[in-house]
Amino acid sequence: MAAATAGAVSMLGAGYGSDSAQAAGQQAPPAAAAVVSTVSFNTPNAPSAVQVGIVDFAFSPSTLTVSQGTTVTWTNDGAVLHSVKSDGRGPLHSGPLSPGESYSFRFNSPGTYSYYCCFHSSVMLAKVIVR
Ligand SMILES: [Cu+2]
Repeated sequence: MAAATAGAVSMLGAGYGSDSAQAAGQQAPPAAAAVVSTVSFNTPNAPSAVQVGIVDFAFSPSTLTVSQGTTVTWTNDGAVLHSVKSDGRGPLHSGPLSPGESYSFRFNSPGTYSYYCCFHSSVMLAKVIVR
């Protein structure tokens, strides 16, 4: 990338002709252009916040794949109490969520995070896959 940027700068300088070549070489804009292009290339990163719905007796989606660093928010869209609880010693532990309540967790480490609803553990099973 640095080589391509330098090439573009010398072409720009040549375009101004021999009289102004020295002045063009002293200008700062090539550096600013490099910064802009860096930001542009980094923009398409994965979203940093994702929603999971809790309906009566299911998580939606039941399997969610996100990038490391994503915050996932579960919202109880159902009519009864639900919860978000990791299997084993996993980090998810919402406590009881009344209808309309939410719980958020930021996934900083890659892995598969299986979880369930404490109140309906036989049917409400889901997982988040963090890459
Ligand atoms: Cu439930």
